[in-house]
Amino acid sequence: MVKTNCEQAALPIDAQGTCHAGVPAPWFINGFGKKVYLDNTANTCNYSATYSDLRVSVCGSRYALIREWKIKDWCDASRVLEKRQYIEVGDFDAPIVGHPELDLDRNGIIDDTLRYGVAPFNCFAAFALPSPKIKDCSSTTVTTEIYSWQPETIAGFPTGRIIWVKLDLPIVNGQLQNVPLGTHYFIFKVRDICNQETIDTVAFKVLDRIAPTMICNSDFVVSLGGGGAARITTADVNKSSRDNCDNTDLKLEVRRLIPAECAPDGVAGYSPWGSFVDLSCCDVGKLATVELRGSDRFGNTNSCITRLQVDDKLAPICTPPADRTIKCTDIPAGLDITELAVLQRNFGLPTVEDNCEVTWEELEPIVNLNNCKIGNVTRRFRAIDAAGNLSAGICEQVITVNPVHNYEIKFPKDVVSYCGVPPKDTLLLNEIACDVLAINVEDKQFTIPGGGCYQIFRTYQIINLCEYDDISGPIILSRDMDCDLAPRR
Ligand SMILES: [Ca+2]
Ligand SMILES: [Ca+2]
Ligand SMILES: [Ca+2]
Ligand SMILES: [Ca+2]
Repeated sequence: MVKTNCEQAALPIDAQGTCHAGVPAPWFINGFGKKVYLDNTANTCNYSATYSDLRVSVCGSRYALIREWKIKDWCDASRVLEKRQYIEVGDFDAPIVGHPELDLDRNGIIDDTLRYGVAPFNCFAAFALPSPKIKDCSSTTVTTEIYSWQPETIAGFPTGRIIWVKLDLPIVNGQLQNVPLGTHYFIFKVRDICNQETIDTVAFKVLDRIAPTMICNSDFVVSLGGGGAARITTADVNKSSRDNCDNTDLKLEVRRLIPAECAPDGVAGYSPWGSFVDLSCCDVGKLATVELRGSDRFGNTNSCITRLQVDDKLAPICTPPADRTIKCTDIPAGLDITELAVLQRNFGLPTVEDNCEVTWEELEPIVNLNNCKIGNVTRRFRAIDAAGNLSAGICEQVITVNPVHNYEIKFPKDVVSYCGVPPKDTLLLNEIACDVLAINVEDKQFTIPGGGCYQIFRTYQIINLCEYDDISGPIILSRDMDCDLAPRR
């Protein structure tokens, strides 16, 4: 029985058109202990041999030869020896199978590990089934199965063990569908026509190479709170960012562009990535650029940018100086207490507070002083923050000026004059405090008939305009103020 494999070099063909040299002929050991082949070419020592073949197909390129040998012994003409030799030629080996030779990443090098990316809008890969590299002298068929190591569950509960699970995936138009993320294995079963099989296992990976889709809230307004700050979180900026694989695994971070005027070192730049960014009074009235970055668990990143209008809507608070009460005599002569500079110098300044920068201003006062400079002056203030917000309500200081009356009047004594007209203006007034004295002088002249003498009764009426109230009676000064029963002379 001789077997020769079709994987070997082609057999030489003999004169009978069948394989020859590779198939050893029958032999015997002669008297000298030498091996003698009984083929036609040998033709030695009075022996000659010939054969005829019966060819029987087995499978594929495999066939059998039943070789009938006839050996003639020339020393004994009647002696012809017939022997049968069985020769099998063909496919005795299972296919030789190598890993698929692919360059999926297109770098010009056959991939060590096959890597497939998932589709943009779901988390499954779809790709053409790869073919293993096959060497066989017969035709072969390939069966491909996909397996994975997966946690074992019983009735939905994990057992803690990892088991080998066949993935039942659809194939549409030669494309394997719905391949999940992870490491899986192609199991190629390559069978030749003689039912000889080789199994090859090739690992492959399904990866997410699709960056998340980032969707920011469109430009929105942020109003700073107390303390002049606002914290903007990723949730504030994120509208509906998502990933093709797992939104719960999407890591969100924000950073902001800090303009030079708001940067501690005066150089514009980005804040570090984090879960929030802070805005300050420096941003009021401007657009703050905030960037939202999303990273899926495979490290694919994408970002979107929004601009925040930063406002300060908190009004400042104004606290006026305390009300004051003064006497009219406290005001030096010539000082105008309706002038702002005078008021601020003498009656204090307001205090103002705000979440951001704030200043104050004093409005023209409401002056309610009479001619005697008595009454009140209402000072009015308001606080203004950097955003232009005005303090609410009244921020007023009332300065009350109380009257003080103090004056001297010296009435002229009686006078006798010889000839001529006595002077009228001997009345002396001294306004020491806050008084305005108005004088009326009325003369009543009494003449003696035929005589050269006459008498004048002179009455002085004096109104202190700072006390006069239209109702009270006058204070009548007696001509005998010193009570000596005689008018003063
Ligand atoms: Ca084979
Ligand atoms: Ca490659
Ligand atoms: Ca992704
Ligand atoms: Ca404010």
